[in-house]
Order: sequence, then C-alpha cells, then structure tokens
Amino acid sequence: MSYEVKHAALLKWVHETAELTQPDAIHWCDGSQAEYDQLMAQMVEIGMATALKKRPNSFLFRSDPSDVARVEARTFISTTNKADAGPTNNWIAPDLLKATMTDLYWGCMKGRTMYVIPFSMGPLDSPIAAIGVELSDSPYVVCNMRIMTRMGKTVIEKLGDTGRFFPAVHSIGSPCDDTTINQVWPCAEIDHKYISHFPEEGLIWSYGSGYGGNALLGKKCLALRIASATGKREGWMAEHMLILRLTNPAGRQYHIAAAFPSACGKTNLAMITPTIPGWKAECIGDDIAWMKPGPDGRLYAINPEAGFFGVAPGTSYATNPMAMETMKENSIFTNTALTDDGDVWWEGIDGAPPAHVIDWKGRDWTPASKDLAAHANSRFTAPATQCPIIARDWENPLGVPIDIFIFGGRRASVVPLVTESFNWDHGVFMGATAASETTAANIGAVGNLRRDPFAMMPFCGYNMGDYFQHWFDMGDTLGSNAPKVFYVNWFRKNTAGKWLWPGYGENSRVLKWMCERLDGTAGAVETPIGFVPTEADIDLNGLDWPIDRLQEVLKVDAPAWLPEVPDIAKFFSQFGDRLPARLTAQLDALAARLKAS
Ligand code: OXD
Ligand code: MN
Repeated sequence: MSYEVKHAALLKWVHETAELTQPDAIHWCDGSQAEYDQLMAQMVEIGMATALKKRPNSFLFRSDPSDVARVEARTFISTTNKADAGPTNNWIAPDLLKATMTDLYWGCMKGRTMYVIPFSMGPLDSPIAAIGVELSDSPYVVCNMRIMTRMGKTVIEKLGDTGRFFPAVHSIGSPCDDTTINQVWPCAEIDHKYISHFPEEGLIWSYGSGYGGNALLGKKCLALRIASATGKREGWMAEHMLILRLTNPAGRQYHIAAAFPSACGKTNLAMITPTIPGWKAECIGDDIAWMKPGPDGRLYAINPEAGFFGVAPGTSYATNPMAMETMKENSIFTNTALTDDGDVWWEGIDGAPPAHVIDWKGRDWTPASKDLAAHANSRFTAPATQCPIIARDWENPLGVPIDIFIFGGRRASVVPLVTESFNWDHGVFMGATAASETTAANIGAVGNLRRDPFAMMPFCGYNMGDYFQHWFDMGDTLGSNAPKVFYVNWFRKNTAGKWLWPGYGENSRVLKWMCERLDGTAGAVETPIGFVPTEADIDLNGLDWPIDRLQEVLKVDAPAWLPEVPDIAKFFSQFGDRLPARLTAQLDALAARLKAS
C-alpha cells in the first residue's frame, strides 16, 4: 500500500470482501499516472489491450461479444419492501439477493488481484460531492475509473478516519484458472450477471460483467441509482442530465441541464458548437448532474464525473468536433474497430471507410462486410479536461445555478421541435411522460417507443412514483427560483422520412429561444401542449433550410396528440397510489385542452 489507511470501517470491509472473494493480492490504487501506465502495460502484455500508434497513450479493448452494454434485465433495486423499488425496477429481497450473490462471490477473484479504488464523485472539496470505494478484480475498470472519477490517494486522505463512503463490490465473475487464463475478457454468463443496489444501505454489488455502467460503479450505479434514492431522503437531486453554459453576445450566462435517454445526442448537445454568431457554449458535464438548493435559494449543479464515456459510432468532426478533440490522447476505446495504421474507426466517423480494419470481434473487415465494424454501443473514455470547451470553472465546488431544464427523446412524429411548459407542475408532467425510440445503449430491441421519464427509467433507485413526487417537492422548495422547463425533439421526420430539423450546432437556435423566453424577449404561441415558437420567434439567420420543414417541425397536431393521453394514463396506472395526484391533474388538463382545441 503506497499510503496509510486509518479508516477502520473501510479496512474491515476490504478485509471481509477479500476473505469472501479470495484474490491472490490486494492493490490499493493511488491514482497515479505510473500506476495507470503499469496496468495498461500488463493488459497489453496479455493481449487484452492494444496500444494505438496514432493516439498518444491510448488503448483499444475488445470485450467478450456477450458483454457489450448495460444489462437492464439483470439490474436490481433491492429494498426491504418491493413497493419501494416500484414497478419499473427489478426487485429481489435483500436477504435472498445477498445470499445468492455471496455464493457467486465466494472465491470469484481466485488467481486475480482485487483493486481497491477510492473515488470521489464531484470535486473533492465540493459540498455536493460524495465518496465511493469500488473493489474490483478488473484492471480495465481501474483505468476507466481513473478517467471517469477523481481516484486514488487524495480520496483516502479526504475520507480520514471516519468519513462517509459508499461501498461498491465488483467482480467480473470469472476466477483465473486453467480454463480462463487465455480469455482476454472473462465474464459470467448472462443469468449469473447481477447489477445490484441496496439503496437503504447505500451499497452496490455487481457481478459478472466488465462493461461500462455494469462495472464502472461510480457512474450509473452510484451517481444515479444510489444517489437518486439518497437525494430523495436528503432533499437534493441526482439526474441523468448534461450541464451546459451558454453566454449571449452581451455576456449574460445561462446554465442548462438536459435529460435525454441514452444515445439521444446528449454528449453532442453538451459540447455544442453554436452556429449563431456571438453565442458561446461551454461544457460542464455530459451525462449526470447532482443538484442542491444553494444559500440564495437557486438550484446548484455539479458534474460528479471527471470524464466522458461516450458512444463512439456517429461521433465525427461533423457531428461533435469537441468530442473528437477530447479523445485525441489519453483515452480508452472499447469495441471500436482498429485500422491498419493503428487508429480507431467506427461507422459515422469522418471520411470514407478504410479498405480494411479489424472489427470489434477481432476479425478482418472490409466495406463489403455485412456486419458493423464497431459495435453500435462501442465507447470512448476520455478525460473531461481535454475537452476544448470545458468551462474554465467546471470544477467549481459550489456548482452552477441552473436556469433551464430540458427534457426530450427521439420521436419520429407527433412531438414538435420545442415546447415550453406552462409552469413547474406542467414541466414535471413533461419530464414524467418523456418517451423515446430505443437505441443500442442497452440490451434489448432497437426502435421501440418506450416512456422514459426524466431519462431515468433505468437509473431511478427507488419507486418512480415517489421520484415524481420528489420533483414536485423540489419545485415547492425552489418556488420562484425553480428553473424554467422545456421539452425538445430534434428527431422529427416528415412522411417521406426526411429530418425536419438539421440538429447539431443548429440546436443553438432553439437554446437561444429558451434563453430569450427566460428574459421575456421572445414570442411563442399558446397551444394545448405548451408554449411553442413560430418560425418567426426562432433566430433563423444564416440557416439554409426549407421553410416548409420548419413549419412542420413546429406544428402541434392536436388529433395526433390525442392517442398520447390514454397511453400516458396506462403508463401512469402502474404506479397506483404512489402516483402523485398533481400528475393526474396535469393529464386531465392536457386531455381537456386537446379536446377543446
Ligand atoms: C450511458 C447511458 O452510458 O446512458 O451514459 O447508457
Ligand atoms: Mn447516460
């Protein structure tokens, strides 16, 4: 151990976990570059990682083809009472789940090293931050956690003798023995994978997967599932939101937090390059926001993460130049393709496809191949500090005051480009009814419409009905300081299947309208679903886009909206008496407005 640990409860838990899992060695991570380099060198040596000739200090990993995404069907919220996990979470009683997992954990790290990974979600000196400690038998997890969190010795120092930490156990679920020694990405079969959360204790147990949110336990497990339940108890919010600062030509700053389901362009919006002259965007975070009311009564947000774990396919200099710059060096790539000259490649990256690459399964691939070269959920892990537009003060321990919340999803029809809520309760209704067509970020069918309230469906660590109530309670606390709420849909198409809005940097025009609504300087029309701009209200200067498409993307089609009402009612009915009456009132009011229109 390269530092002294005096925290008795931490030492005891590490010792007990090692007794159970039986690793050959225990390594307390110090978070240094030397440690990272050494682990990477070991992984290159055994063929698990490939050093990329074209990107300094960057590496490519290929996972087992069965271990490529979050496994929602194997993700559990284990509360004493099933009703407290709610109808949208998988539930197993804590005693039973712990007994099952204890059997699986027994001896599961034999032949491997158990890494102790102390990490902080948020700047170490932030009153909004929290500390976790992950015990993992995956060196890949250690290296990713070093990018994604503040990790190592400084965290142990901050913890002192008695500091609060969230314990998180992770095992890939495959002891190193004669049968597994040559596997570069060992993991357990699907029925043995468990991504388990015990929100009443603030405890995480993960088994069987080495990929992304299943294994980097600071991210979805702690910063969303456990933190959302903790925030409910303690009066703060953990949300699946990017954080972005916009500055107008007069120097006025606006802070925006936006929630979209996985793979709906959150990272692109977080790093937007505005096309409107004089408007500047800075990134503060791309996936998670922790928010607490500040002394002035406003809501302050920090990004608890220190890096980006972004979806690679579709990312290019055309769609997200800032992300491309961010991952030029010191980055990890997982399940992308490898070019012959030692760089990464994926579908949608700039330029013509290379004549030959090694695909994510390690096979030869040419443009004639019928399979994708990069897995649809292949990822880059890159340090936030390398983002050219990261806000200078993105690590301000006090966070930034949020002015605007945006919800949204991917809808080919019905939902207009942007809608402003009538008031806070209506904004909560918009968040609670958000829906999106599914993508490859989770295992399951692609292209189905699913309601994904607040983009938190897979990430809410307690009964979602209670979560809706928490949003109303936070609004009551914030009163007139509550952010204004908007709903967007960048993905509407016409009947010929053509995009009705150009998206990407042009989305700054929609953001500008929101800021002006805040200042009371932009117009809108009142419709049954909220305030919607006309094409005259949005700054279209310099935008070369057919006017009929603009009119169509803003159109509110009341008859097309009507079927949403019973669909929402059905969705709400699953929450029974945990559904806040204020949401039912919103649905009734929407139905009445649609019928009257
Ligand atoms: C993510 C996700 O990885 O939401 O951020 O799936
Ligand atoms: Mn996410």
